[in-house]
Amino acid sequence: MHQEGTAQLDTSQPEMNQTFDAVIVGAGFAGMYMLHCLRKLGLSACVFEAGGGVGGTWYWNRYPGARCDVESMQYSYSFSEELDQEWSWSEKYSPQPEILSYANHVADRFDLRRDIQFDTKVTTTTFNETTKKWLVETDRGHKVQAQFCIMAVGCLSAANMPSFKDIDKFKGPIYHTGEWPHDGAKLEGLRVGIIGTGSSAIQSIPIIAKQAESLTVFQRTPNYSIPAWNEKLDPKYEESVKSTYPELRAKARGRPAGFYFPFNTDSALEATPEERQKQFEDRWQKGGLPFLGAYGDLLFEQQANDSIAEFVRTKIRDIVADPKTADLLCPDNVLGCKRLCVDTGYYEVYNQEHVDLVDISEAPIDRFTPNGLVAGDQEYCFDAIICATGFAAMTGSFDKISITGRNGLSLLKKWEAGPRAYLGLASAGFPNLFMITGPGSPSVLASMIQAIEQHVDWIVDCIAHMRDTNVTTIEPTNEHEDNWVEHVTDVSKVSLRSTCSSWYVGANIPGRPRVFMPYIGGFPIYVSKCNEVMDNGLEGFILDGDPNTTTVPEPRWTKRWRVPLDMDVISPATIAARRVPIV
Ligand code: N01
Repeated sequence: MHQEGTAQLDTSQPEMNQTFDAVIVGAGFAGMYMLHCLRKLGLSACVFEAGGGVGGTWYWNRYPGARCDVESMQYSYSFSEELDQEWSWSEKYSPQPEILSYANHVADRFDLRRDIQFDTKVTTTTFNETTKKWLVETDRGHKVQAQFCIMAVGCLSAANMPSFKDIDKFKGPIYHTGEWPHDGAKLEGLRVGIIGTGSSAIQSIPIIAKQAESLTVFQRTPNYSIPAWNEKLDPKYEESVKSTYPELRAKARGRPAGFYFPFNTDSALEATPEERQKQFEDRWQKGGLPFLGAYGDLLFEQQANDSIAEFVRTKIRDIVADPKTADLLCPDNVLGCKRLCVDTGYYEVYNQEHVDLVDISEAPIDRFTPNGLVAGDQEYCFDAIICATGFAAMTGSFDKISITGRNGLSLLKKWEAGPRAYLGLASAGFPNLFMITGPGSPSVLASMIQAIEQHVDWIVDCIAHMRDTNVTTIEPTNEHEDNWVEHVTDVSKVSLRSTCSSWYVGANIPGRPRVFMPYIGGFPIYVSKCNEVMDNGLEGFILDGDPNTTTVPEPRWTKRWRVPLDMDVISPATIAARRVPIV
């Protein structure tokens, strides 16, 4: 292992067989922080990034209206108190350009760019059993070797472009929200069609409606959306948060979703209809994801969920003037089953004359034509079409890379029936391949940046520990991996979240296995499990390929996450009573 810090990639000879301690795939928030931490540990690392800049999801998702749905003051790294203090957000929910500026600021402030190869896609990564190193190859001819291969590829990064028949016949431009052109899309005065009504569509539709001459929305399944009530960030609020930032971060870590907001652990079913109405109305007026924290049992008890779902349907009917359109917009599935959307003026947009909603639940899009598309035997004519059709979530970015572990085992093949990873951190048969926010970890059910930081810190401690104890390789046992995968599935069944066709279960893409991919048991419980595994000498991992090496000396914790459970929210009593509000 290199001890002398960074060794930069020699870009003048891209095919040179250089060796690093670690290769990191992706320079989003995960890859950037990983690089920073590995450098501090004295390891050499090289990052490959497909995009032309840092930021990952926030580099690609430049569609109009893109912004975070976790409050800005919490949607940021927490590892540097100086960074926390020096950065200022301008709005309650940051818009994409500002989050991207933040990512760029971090890259500059911590001097990260010199170890990142932009515009470079990793194509294959293969474990060599003799050298115990990964050979990582890119579409630009790099062939580098590394002891560790760290996948920081993002959970929602592989855009899902459905294979619509004759899509290439359409004469106008076709955009995907997740791969929006960097110089923007000119939609002013055009007839625009948009396919999909998930978060990306719901954020962009009100803005595109302002630009387009006409906007037609093709909806397969309606979604619940809660108003953001976004606003300029009050400097006094910012100051008060900054004066106690570490306390806020600590409180956030103790919460099920890794971010802090007021929860009510009472049961919706035990409240009177009047109390429920008041609670829901108060939450609606505050807006955003905390709406789901109105009661503790909303995602466990169908009747409790019915009450909040009906509240939102009533809101939709109040907002949307045309009853037929309002009816189409009213979902009838579990609220929060699919990721709850957060909007600014979404339902209101359907009161505008030039905005139409087309229900394609019964008659799907049949084909594209030179002038538009056909659905339900009707041709709709457009100048531009937008696919807001989401992502091959959680595993899509892994699938794009040919990853081969021990004995020629392909990750794609291994995950054919659904992803298998121990703690969402590593997969049996793939030594020293770590995944940041991989399937089986809280990832998308937690505030992403906190989930990323916790994973990176755990991996860094693990690597430091391996170095201290002269361990060369680490990989999970099949047994522990199987148990964890089973546990992830079992826990998901406790929640109503497992009941609908969402991207959490891969149901948005035909042919994908239906497996609940993220860990739903809550962020602090998951963190405690990761700590326990480390404390027990990396329990469940095989070290140096020897299954009998089950214990290692006392780990040297440098980055251990302390997650005092917020006992008002997650306690044995609230868990037993199924009253843990999850967002
Ligand atoms: O994608 P989605 P998204 N024909 O999968 C429809 C995060 N995010 O990009 O529901 C017709 O949610 C599909 O229909 P259905 C957030 O976690 C966060 O909007 O499968 N329609 C659905 O309506 C979010 O959940 C923010 O029946 C087709 C839509 O396309 C996740 O990213 C903002 C179709 C896809 O919705 C994904 O959101 C944006 C087809 N063949 C995204 N295929 C924040 O606010 C798909 N659809 C932080």
